[in-house]
Amino acid sequence: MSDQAVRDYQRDGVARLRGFFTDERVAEVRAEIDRYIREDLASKPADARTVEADGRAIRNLWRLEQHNAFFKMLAHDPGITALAARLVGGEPVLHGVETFNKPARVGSAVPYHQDNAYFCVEPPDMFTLWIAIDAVTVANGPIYFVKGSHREGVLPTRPSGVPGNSIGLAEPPAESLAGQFRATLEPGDATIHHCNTIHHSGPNTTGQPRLGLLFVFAGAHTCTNSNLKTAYTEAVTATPPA
Ligand SMILES: O=C(O)CCC(=O)C(=O)O
Repeated sequence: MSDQAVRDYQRDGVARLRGFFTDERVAEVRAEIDRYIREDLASKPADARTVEADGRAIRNLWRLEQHNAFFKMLAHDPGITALAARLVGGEPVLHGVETFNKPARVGSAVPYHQDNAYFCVEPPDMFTLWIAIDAVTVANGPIYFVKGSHREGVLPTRPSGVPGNSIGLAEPPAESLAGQFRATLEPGDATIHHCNTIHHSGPNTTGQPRLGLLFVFAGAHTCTNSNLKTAYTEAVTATPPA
């Protein structure tokens, strides 16, 4: 990762990394996700996935580091751990490997939120590496990030009622969509975002799926904030992921 990307991340709470995965790696990841869904997912606990409103299409795969040896290994790829070590201000610890599939036509929106309302850590030394497996276009539900919002702390939340994204911001941010960082990406490109950076994405009404693979890391020195955890537990109990 370039020093410029680290500076962008520190200033904006988000940065884009072009060509993070090779075409070969993208193809390998896609094949393994397809195989896992087809052959393994039915035998995993219900909270290993969230489905879309049609009851069939996969919205998210969760805890792949627990359920899948390929993704557990991939999280320890030196290119990924070296990046994590630069961003968490200490020893990086893997928190999770997951997907946001945003399938064609039925892919649902992700409400405005800060990841730390889910992760509940202090200090907020935690981030997500989001790798595009499909192209992310203006039309198929790109993520929009509010630049600089990672410096605002965790803002008031409310339960969202959205399976897979149970807690959102109490109020949408003042920043217009046009002023936000729109993460359009080619397959293999990635973004990194801080756990306090406000972001959201719209539905996918196109015929092109928008699959992203996510790795989440925290600094080993982070602790749980019990107030945040209480709010999150209430929200996820009201709207479980599955
Ligand atoms: O992929 C998306 O649309 C949203 C992802 C997200 O909320 C996250 O990475 O924290």
